[in-house]
Amino acid sequence: MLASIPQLGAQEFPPVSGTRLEQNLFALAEFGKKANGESNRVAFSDADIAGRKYVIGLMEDAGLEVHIDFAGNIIGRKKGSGPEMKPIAFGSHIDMVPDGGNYDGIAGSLAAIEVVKTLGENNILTLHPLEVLVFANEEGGVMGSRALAGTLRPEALEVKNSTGFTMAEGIDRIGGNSSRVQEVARQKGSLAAFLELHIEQGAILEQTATNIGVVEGIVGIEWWDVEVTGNANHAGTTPMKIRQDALLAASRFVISVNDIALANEGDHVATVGRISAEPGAPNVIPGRVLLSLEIRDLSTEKMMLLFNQIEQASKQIATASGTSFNFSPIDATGAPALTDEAIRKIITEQAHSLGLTTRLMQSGAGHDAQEMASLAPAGMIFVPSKGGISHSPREFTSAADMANGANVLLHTLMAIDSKWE
Ligand code: HGY
Ligand code: MN
Ligand code: MN
Repeated sequence: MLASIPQLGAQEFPPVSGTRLEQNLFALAEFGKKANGESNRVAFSDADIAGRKYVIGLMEDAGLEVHIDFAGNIIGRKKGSGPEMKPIAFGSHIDMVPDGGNYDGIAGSLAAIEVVKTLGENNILTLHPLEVLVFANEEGGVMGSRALAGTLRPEALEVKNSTGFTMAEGIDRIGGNSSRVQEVARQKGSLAAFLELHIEQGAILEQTATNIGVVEGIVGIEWWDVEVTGNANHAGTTPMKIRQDALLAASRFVISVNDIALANEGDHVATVGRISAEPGAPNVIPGRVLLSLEIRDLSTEKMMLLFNQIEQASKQIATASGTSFNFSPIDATGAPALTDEAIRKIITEQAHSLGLTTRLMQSGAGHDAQEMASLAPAGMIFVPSKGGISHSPREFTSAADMANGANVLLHTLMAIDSKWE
């Protein structure tokens, strides 16, 4: 506790500019904008590289000293006025899923910069050093934060995203150094705290007319590549009864994934989000199908239980259809994590002091905060998503809601700064 240092009261900090925050978001949306007005800025793409440059400019303008670490994370630092102290880190990501929205990760990254800009404009110095983190390739499996947490294994660097680049190639494209990624791992306890503002990506806040979500836990995510092998053959001359149709088996598999998820109690989810059939001609029975399997839950054991049931079901489908299934785990996802109870309390108190309503909630989406939670006490602030829509160009959060979240971020940061070593 640093009780001897005089602090301003919660309401005395100047508010962030919601207008500037939204303008910056719209300006960033120009990078990767397509003819139809929607943006596509997948990590490692040219648009990602250009958008990152724009964000680096915003960070420098806010008074941050910026560098890119070996994993490609953008790191902006500002010195603290206190004695030797650990940095308070906060931030999010600016990469998108293919044809994603302009708010997922972006609202939180720009809110973090807006907070630093607001503090600077009002000559408010923090005791702790500040570290704004714009994580690289969040959507490809929280890559940048895994590197910081020391959980990004060499195998993961071979995983490709939709740009066709592997993580190793992508890291080198965005200014990192793939051969030295392991060096960015931070020591546990080396940060005072980590905070992330993010859009909810669901509809609970909107439906309950709540301003701020205080995140309790973030789901873990497991991914597999699934290969179904049958027998490619002539679609006109091969009788129905003797076919070994890999796409038909894969279709049964997709249905069984859904059935198994529904048959088990709990909030877990399981999805097949990608499928391709080979050779891919109207007159050839598909001989090979590649598909993705994703399972999410707050418990690793539950995810494995579901996977075992799904694998069991695939064996029955394979026997009945004369096909075979092969599952390859993809090392590109985050583990489940809880946020820090003390930070949850601070976020709640600060939101209430600003006249905002709050609600404790789980996150069904993955976030860099889940990896950062292994290094430091972590907290997440959710702001409402219109219609609960996310991972879609129709994603939207109002400037007022983003400003509310950014003000809570600013006040939470200042409360931690004044109270924590
Ligand atoms: O996929 C996710 O949950 C996240 O948005 N990265
Ligand atoms: Mn996302
Ligand atoms: Mn996100």
